[in-house]
Amino acid sequence: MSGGDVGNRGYGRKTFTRSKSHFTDRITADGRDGWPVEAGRYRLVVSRACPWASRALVSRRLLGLENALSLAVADPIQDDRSWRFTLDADGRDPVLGIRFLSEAYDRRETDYPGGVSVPAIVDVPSGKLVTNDFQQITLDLATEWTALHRQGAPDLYPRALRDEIDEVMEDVYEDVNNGVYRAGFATDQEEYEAACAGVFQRLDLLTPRLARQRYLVGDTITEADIRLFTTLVRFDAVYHGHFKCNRWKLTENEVLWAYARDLFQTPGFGDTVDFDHIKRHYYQVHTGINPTGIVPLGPDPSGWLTPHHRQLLGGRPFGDGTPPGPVRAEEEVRPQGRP
Ligand SMILES: N[C@@H](CCC(=O)N[C@@H](CS)C(=O)NCC(=O)O)C(=O)O
Repeated sequence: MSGGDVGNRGYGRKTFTRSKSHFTDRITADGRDGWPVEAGRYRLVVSRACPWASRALVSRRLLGLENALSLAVADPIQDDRSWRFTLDADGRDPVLGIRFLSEAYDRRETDYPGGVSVPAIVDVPSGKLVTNDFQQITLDLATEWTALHRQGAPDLYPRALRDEIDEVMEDVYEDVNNGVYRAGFATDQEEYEAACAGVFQRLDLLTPRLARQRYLVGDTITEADIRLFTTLVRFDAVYHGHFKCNRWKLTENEVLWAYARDLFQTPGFGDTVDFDHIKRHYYQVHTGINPTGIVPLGPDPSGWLTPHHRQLLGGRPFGDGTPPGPVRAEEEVRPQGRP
């Protein structure tokens, strides 16, 4: 692997700062930014390693958008030109015809000085990047793409619960989703300790809530659960060791471990997860914190498939809707990435 510290943008500074997404156009039902929702027009580019991109993978599955929004999966290991399509034949994305995601960024804006990040949505006809705004993409899939949702798709961002969902997500983002990164990329002791303590304080606060109720807000799966899940599913595999968030393991918190397993075993969640991509990306790409690039053998992921008994709390995973159907054959996670 070359370009060891790509993907570390912003990580070498004294205080870890996550840059704002630069391309924030929205794909909407009314097309007000010039990008109307349209079946077959756009391609979602992800890395299965990336928690921010994985939100979009889960949403797309739950909402049944696979036929409307096609999927490109990048190699989990970036090189010095960032995300690349080396998992595809000839190292080219078969739909966009490009070798690097940066080519879609360049088509949108020449000499763009920022990093190339996933998730990204690319306009297939023009080959231009539309958005890399990871905070907005899933909200728009839930609320703007409704005409293309499958029958029985859940409402992941119900209007009546938005204030509560937003409040929970803000805390989860600050302390947990991004907190693990602030701990992992801290360059002094104080900064690390504050971030790491914040991660566990927030998880400790969420624990009694999730002991009482099956999901974070209301009695169905919402956007808030998707965002917490994508961090929890990486917790023991990479955040506990590589990012030093090691006050306890997820498997040692009975409530959160059962909550995460429940979601993992819900169609649309676990079937998007590739532990092999996750581990290789974090341990091999962040050479600043793991200079040898050695990927640990553990932990044993088989526990993800054990019974969780969360049905006893009630809750209706999909509300009045239904679970999504099976994964498309070409999108199945390879056996080495599964528990
Ligand atoms: N778009 C955001 C968040 C998405 C994000 O950080 N994705 C990571 C992968 S987990 C990425 O693509 N990093 C490469 C980079 O930022 O250069 C950002 O620019 O920081």
